[in-house]
Amino acid sequence: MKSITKIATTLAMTASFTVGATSAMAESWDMPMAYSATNFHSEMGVVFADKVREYTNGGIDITVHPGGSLFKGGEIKRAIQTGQVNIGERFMAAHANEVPLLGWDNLPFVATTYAQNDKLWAAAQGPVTAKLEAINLVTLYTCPWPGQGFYFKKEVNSSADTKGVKFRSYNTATATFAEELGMVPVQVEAAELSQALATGVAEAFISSGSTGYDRKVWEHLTHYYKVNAWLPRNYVMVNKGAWDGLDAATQGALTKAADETGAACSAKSAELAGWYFEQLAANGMTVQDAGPEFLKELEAIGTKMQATWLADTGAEGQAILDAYKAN
Ligand code: PCA
Repeated sequence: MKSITKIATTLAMTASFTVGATSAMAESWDMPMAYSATNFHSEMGVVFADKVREYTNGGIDITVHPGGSLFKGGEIKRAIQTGQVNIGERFMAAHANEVPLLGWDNLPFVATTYAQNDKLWAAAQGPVTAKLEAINLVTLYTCPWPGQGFYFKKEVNSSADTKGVKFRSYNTATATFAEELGMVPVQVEAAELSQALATGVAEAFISSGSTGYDRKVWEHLTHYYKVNAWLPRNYVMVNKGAWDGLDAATQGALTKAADETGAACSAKSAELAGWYFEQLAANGMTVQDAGPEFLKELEAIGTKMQATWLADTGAEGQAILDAYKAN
């Protein structure tokens, strides 16, 4: 029954979309986002919606639903693909198991600054967005998280300290990282992270200072290691059928809003990166660089993970890395 209702909803949405597009009536679009309303990605989603309203002269009215309230993080990509919603935001590296190229921003120690991450995206954007189009998703803008580091509830100096630790991962790459360190991974969305830590389902994780701050993880954990292993991105995407049904002027208005918001979001991420560390420390956490022994182990795991990604993506992955290094 549930799936029939969903199909009916999808058909109704498609129908209303087609009518709206041809008669230039205002469209109402719901935009699911996975992270908390006060997170900069979600705030920028609201900025984007405002710009779209302005640049389409009210033609497209986007309502942002943050915090996984409309669809949970893990469901958002599919909801857009199948037209249950026309637009949404998702952490795409979570889907690298399905489309390995999407793991371009999860390669440890390849691009560890915003400038390098931009350069890597410039190399990856063409092939990655083409892959997404092939699965019905048109990418509007992407926005990086700050660098990824490790949260623990004890001091960690090497893998000798991480054996058996229950580790919250956000995709297969982070699960692999955990396993290489002798930890036990469990995949949990950020929206459920506080609960996972409170109940002991997880006792460590990898993420930015941003997610640690949003989820007040100092209530459960004590140490943050600023490894800065990679800067993964969230993507705002539109259902391809919905996109193709828009006239050129509307597509142009959305693209302009997306370009401006993507740039502003990236700048905001860079601006907040250090501030998040200050907040973790102000709330009692020990925020520090990883020690030399731990770092050496992480780098060795990173080299292995890069080799796996290259094996999974073949010439396409290699071309991205070559283009990145050539620039
Ligand atoms: N926060 C998100 C993804 C990357 C990040 O910094 C999370 O932990 O789910």
